[in-house]
Amino acid sequence: MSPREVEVARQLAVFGFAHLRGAASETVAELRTAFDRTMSLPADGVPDERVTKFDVLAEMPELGLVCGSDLVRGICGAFFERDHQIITSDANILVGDSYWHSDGFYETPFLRFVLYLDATTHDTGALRFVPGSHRADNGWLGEPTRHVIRHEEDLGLAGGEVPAVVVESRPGDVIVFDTNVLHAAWHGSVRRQLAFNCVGEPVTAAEQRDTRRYFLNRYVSGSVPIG
Ligand SMILES: O=C(O)CCC(=O)C(=O)O
Repeated sequence: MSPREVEVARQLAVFGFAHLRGAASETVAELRTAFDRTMSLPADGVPDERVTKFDVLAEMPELGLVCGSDLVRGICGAFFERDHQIITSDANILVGDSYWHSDGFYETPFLRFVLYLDATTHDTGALRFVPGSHRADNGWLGEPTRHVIRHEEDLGLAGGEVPAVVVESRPGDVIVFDTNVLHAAWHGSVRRQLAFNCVGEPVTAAEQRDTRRYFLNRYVSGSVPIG
């Protein structure tokens, strides 16, 4: 693995997310074509609600170019320090806000790689993170996490006012995050998203149990669980 991949793995451990600018720029045109082939948008291009399709890797071999890239393999190798598996993949047409949430809180770390096929900015639904909120060792788990999720009642803040890092992204960028980290998207307009989730080869009984739960939860709660 390269020094860059080790550095990204360190960013993931410390902050819970990393922005890989242009990491899929060579594939983005193919991904767009594959997305539009697989997911159908209404004629006016504006769906009423979000649409998710799971297991898109089966239908979209083009996404496999990103999953199997040296960069993704290197980051997973540096982060998990063992072989990894792709647990799920999904394509989403996202509309509106995604409230503050973590994708469940697991002792076993999981990474989610996401690609937005439309530019996202602060004012059009860019993904945002509370840095470090994935870490049980710095006291985030419990009260502080609940306050962020209940930001309106507990903190008197609108979702978009919670102090956070907004990751504005351009087509071809990849955003990767530890799925324990608190994340959200506010002021959202329509955005096409491709994503896949990875875990280090589960070895212990706890890792195997977490991996099964994680897999099931993604199907039960949809691609973007809230609260
Ligand atoms: O873009 C969004 O609406 C947020 C997506 C999200 O939470 C996720 O992909 O896990």
